[in-house]
Amino acid sequence: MLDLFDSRERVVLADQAVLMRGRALGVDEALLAAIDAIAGRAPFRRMVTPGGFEMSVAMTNCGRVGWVTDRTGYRYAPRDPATGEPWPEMPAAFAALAHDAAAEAGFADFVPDACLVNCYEPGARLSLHQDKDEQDYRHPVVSVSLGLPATFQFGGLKRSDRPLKVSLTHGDVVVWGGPSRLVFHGVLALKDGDHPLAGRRRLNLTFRKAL
Ligand code: MD6
Ligand code: FE
Repeated sequence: MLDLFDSRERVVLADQAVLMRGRALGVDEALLAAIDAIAGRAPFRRMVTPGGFEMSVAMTNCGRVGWVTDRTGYRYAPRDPATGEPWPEMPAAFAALAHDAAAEAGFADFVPDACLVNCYEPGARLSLHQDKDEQDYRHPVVSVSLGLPATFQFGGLKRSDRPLKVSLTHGDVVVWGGPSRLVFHGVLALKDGDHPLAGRRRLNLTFRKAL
């Protein structure tokens, strides 16, 4: 069978960390429509870090659990603290994309239970961090970028390791795990622009198996 994705660019960022350019392009409009539906029930909000700072990135979630932060810490929670309701279900198309991209990157049987939805407006940024609130680091993380481009920083296992910079654009998917699972990474301040499908925003989905 002809596999269009075989011809797309793959950028190896590190051992078992790969950027699949344009991997989500066939479903981009469906993903954006599903994000709108999720945000209609679980609105984007800027959460507060344990240190008391309001994040510049607005977030919501879908799936069995969602990533949240407040003055008491970071955690996965089964309900949206803003509404008291369970997070919206993860759309089947989200889970399928994450599963298939993970498999293509060498991670068989990835079944995410959490999808964090990040919304960046011009100026929003995410400082260098590790994703370490999940129970089992053997599972990879799958990230899908939509809307305006952003500069992603991809560092090493120490905060002081100088990060690579890579532009993530509409439709790009990053899968990482294994020895790269705990690398420090972040997103530089979003430059203003106007994306034909997403407007003045960058949307990012990160899929994890948290439980
Ligand atoms: C973002 N992404 O791209 C934030 N984490 O908006 C992340 O923090 C991230 O893209 C783990 C793996 C992939 C990611
Ligand atoms: Fe992260």
